[in-house]
Amino acid sequence: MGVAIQTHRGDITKMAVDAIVNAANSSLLGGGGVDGAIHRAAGKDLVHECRLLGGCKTGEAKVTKGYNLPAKHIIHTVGPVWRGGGNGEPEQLASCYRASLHRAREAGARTVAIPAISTGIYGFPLERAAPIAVETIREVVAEFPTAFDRISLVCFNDVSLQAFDAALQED
Ligand code: AR6
Repeated sequence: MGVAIQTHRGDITKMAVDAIVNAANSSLLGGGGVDGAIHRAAGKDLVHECRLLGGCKTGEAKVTKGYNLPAKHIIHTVGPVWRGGGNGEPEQLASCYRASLHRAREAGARTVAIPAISTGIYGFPLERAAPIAVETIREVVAEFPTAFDRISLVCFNDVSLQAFDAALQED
């Protein structure tokens, strides 16, 4: 029993899970990084559904179908742009993980894959982002202990993997 919280090194667009999380921007209409990869792999129908959502605020999350992805749902969240850390960025990042898991739970997703939100183009330092991610995921799991089977933190490179593995080893 219990929820497995684990790291996974790889490409989130390949993951056959109930829901993947996208590190989007407030337009929800696509971009670079993991967002670009998800839109390319899901296909053009994704942007049509995204247009109907009217964008998304930083720290919030909205759900679409997965289209051509192996994942059933995509949870689009908007991480904070790093501006030195004193402008609410840690709280906003925590809010992304929390809101994404709440939307996933509402969609009935029991297996969820999440990338290292904000740590690419948005510049959030990895060693600060990883503990926030892990702590927030643990809080949601404690709040909803039967909602999920597995939550995977998907790392695209070794540096991210090391940071998230280190964070998972903390109590
Ligand atoms: N699978 C898993 N992780 C990935 C993949 C992938 N296919 N591709 C990149 N990453 P970023 P952000 C990792 O820049 O910092 C977009 O233009 C990447 O190595 O994708 O939240 C949006 O539209 C990094 O660790 O997202 C926004 O404008 C992590 O995903 C902006 O970028 C996040 O990097 C969002 O920036």
